Amino acid sequence: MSETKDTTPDTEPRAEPRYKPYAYPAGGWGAAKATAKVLLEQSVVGKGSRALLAMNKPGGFKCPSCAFPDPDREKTLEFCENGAKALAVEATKKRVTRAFFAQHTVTALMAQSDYWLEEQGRLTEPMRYEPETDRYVPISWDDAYAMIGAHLRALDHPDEAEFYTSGRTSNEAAFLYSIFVRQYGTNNFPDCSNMCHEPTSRGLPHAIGVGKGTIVMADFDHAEAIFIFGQNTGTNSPRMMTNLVDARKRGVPVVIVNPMPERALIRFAEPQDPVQMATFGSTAIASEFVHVRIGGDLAFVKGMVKAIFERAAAGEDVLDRAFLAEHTHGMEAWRDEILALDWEDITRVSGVGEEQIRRAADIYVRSNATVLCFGMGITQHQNGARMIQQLAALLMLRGNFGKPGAGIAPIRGHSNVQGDRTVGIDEKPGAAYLDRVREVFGFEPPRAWGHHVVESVEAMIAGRARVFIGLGGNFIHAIPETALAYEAMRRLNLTVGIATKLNRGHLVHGRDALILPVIARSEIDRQATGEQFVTIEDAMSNVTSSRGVLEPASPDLRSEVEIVCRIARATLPESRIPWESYIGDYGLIREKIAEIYPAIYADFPEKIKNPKGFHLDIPPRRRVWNTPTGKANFLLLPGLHVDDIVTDAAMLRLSTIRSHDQYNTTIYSNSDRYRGIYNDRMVLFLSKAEREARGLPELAKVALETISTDGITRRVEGLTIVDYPMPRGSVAGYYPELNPLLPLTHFDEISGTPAAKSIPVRIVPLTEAAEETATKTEAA
Ligand SMILES: Nc1nc2c(c(=O)[nH]1)N[C@H]1C(S)=C(S)[C@@H](COP(=O)(O)OP(=O)(O)OC[C@H]3O[C@@H](n4cnc5c(=O)[nH]c(N)nc54)[C@H](O)[C@@H]3O)O[C@H]1N2
Ligand SMILES: Nc1nc2c(c(=O)[nH]1)N[C@H]1C(S)=C(S)[C@@H](COP(=O)(O)OP(=O)(O)OC[C@H]3O[C@@H](n4cnc5c(=O)[nH]c(N)nc54)[C@H](O)[C@@H]3O)O[C@H]1N2
Ligand SMILES: [Mo]
Repeated sequence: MSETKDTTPDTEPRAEPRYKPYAYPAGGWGAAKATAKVLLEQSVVGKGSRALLAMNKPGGFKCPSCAFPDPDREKTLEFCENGAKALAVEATKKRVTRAFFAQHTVTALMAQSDYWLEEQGRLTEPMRYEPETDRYVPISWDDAYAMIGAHLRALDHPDEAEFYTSGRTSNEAAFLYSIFVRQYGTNNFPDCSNMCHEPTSRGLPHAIGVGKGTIVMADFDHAEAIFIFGQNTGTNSPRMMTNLVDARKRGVPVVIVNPMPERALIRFAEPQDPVQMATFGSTAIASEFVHVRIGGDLAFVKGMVKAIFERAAAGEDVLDRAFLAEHTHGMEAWRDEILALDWEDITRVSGVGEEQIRRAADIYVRSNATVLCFGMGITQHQNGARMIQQLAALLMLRGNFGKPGAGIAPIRGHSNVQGDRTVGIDEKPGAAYLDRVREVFGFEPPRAWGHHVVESVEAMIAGRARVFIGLGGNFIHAIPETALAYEAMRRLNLTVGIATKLNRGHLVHGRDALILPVIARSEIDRQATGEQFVTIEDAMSNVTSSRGVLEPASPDLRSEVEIVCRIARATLPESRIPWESYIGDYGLIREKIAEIYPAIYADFPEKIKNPKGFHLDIPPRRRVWNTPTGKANFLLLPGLHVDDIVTDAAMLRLSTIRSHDQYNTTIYSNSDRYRGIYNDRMVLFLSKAEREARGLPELAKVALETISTDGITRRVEGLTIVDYPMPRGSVAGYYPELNPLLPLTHFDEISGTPAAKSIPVRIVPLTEAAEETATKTEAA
């Protein structure tokens, strides 16, 4: 390692932590102020504001933040505080140059926080890790591609490489990536959706025949009731707040099911409503706030269902009997299991009183069209996929599929996470699709299923994986089992990060390592036939185009499409696929997408000319069910679950969540204003009662430890307990800081999604933790 002095400045603000409940409605002037602040901090007020005008507008680009669709409403501005943040940090004036890398060893960079790494700005040219100096040094694009090609060709088997995708990647790049990797010879496609809405994609098809949401934006306007389970709308899909405000103004009840009383879901002021802004007005969102225990949703839903069937048995007309008879299968067994449950167990496990459960059921049965939204609070559990089947079943009771104002709405995360899956990022491809790939591209794709995220981490830990390529994202800080994964990553032959910003994944690297910087969503992508646009599919299956408007952050950036094509050529010199021609004209890629997916993407190049895009067919909207029974299925999930695994009287269930000021592993600031947290991310949200039951003082400093039987100690120290209205047995804290607590084996059986919202933990007072560490050190 080099002896040169490291001059890494520690620029992280050292402001004192503060904990103070937020007294205002969410949104409003607080959001307006925060938007202005972030544009200022990134020195992009003029440039950023210009770009904001083009965001989510026909002819402009799609917000890089979330997957919520563009509405039909004609507003001059169509962005939110967090969309503005995502854009500002992308459009930032700050740059990570070769001089930066010359100044800092990787070891020194490892000592910096994720927040600091992100703050350094946009990557500017391809870099290669140089072990002699422990630094990243410049490399030409051609040499970088050649290096990847050489590594991939040298493997004993293509299954020794893992090809990760994060959901910001466009349809065009993801599609080519899926074809390249299959021609190379593997289906190893770990994807960010494996940690996100995979339970939706894998669970829902058994129930309704499609793994996607069934509503479109207009359904919000016709809904007579809206339920939101486990989704923090005001932070993670803020543009949906407009739909909720509108619904509330029409008198539509909104039921929020969440262990945290998220500020925006209680009261919200629309920052783009001039009247509310001028009058400091706001709208109450939750007409019913259901303070469910972490993991108590199943019990709560079963309580609602029990109440509904009890009313039906008493002769009330609460079911859509025609729909049930014509379109569904399996209701009787499902009903009987639920009717046999005890109210006492239901209320104990859910943490919700019988009276409130009956009230929620009443709201549901009075509504002739119900939209049910859900987020990570539902998916990231050990029974995530099967829980979503229960939510679908609840909707089936009143025929809430295939009519205006009704349906199921998984609120997806990354702006193109749904699209990437549609166009081939799938570790378990079906035979029909593979046959089609063979016909269209003329090679024999591998048939054996590949790795999802958890399997890819297992393969790395076991030494079966040797190369990791990340098309976007920050794999190492998104996954479970951080400590073991760090070691495994460092044993790989090669790691490649295709990225806009420096992140931890570039520092926890293989023996060889590359950072390849890309043109971002908001930037102009110039190729041989002129400026290109890409396409994305939002969470409601609308496909729209996205065309950047800003100059790229550096002349040495390349588009994701180009990088994929050049890696493909360097790896497969004999490939007869015309990779080079795709780089020049993305329209040719869309032609191929249309050929591979004729049922949904026929005439893609033509249809995408419509500035508002087009909608991909969702059969349940037509009451067509592509399931083995040809019907919508009621699927059994016996029992109530949350208390199933109590091995420790002191056990709490930990939910790892996002703050208002982060984008997944990207930390914008250490504050979370709606939850009243300032300048600290190492906090635990816990009720006063649970704290006192453990004899801990206010703001106690503690460590958290995972309860497990595999002999691995997983502990995070230096956490401060903040008194917060949390239900019994429930604790929350921030992702990714708490990921070291998440065991690799703790996931949803059906989808493989890590159960990041229900980690069994116990609190260890800091003194005890310190003593144990001391004993261990002595012993060593
Ligand atoms: N600004 C911003 N926007 C984002 C993101 C971001 O990080 N920042 N991330 C994007 C991505 S990839 C995704 S997937 C989405 C994530 O958006 P969300 O789905 O909102 O994800 P989380 O913030 O992890 O937390 C979800 C909510 O679930 C609740 N919850 C926790 N446990 C339970 C439970 O057992 N039951 C119920 N009912 N609720 C529970 C939490 O209190 C929290 O309100 O947002 C996307 N949009
Ligand atoms: N404990 C816990 N773990 C979780 C979760 C949780 O709730 N709790 N949530 C899970 C979820 S829902 C998700 S989706 C994953 C997220 O996992 P990832 O998608 O892997 O993580 P991100 O933080 O979104 O990735 C950020 C990086 O993407 C790169 N990037 C940004 N824009 C672009 C672009 O346009 N192109 C390219 N090529 N790169 C770009 C930047 O370099 C940035 O550093 O994390 C999962 N992990
Ligand atoms: Mo996500």
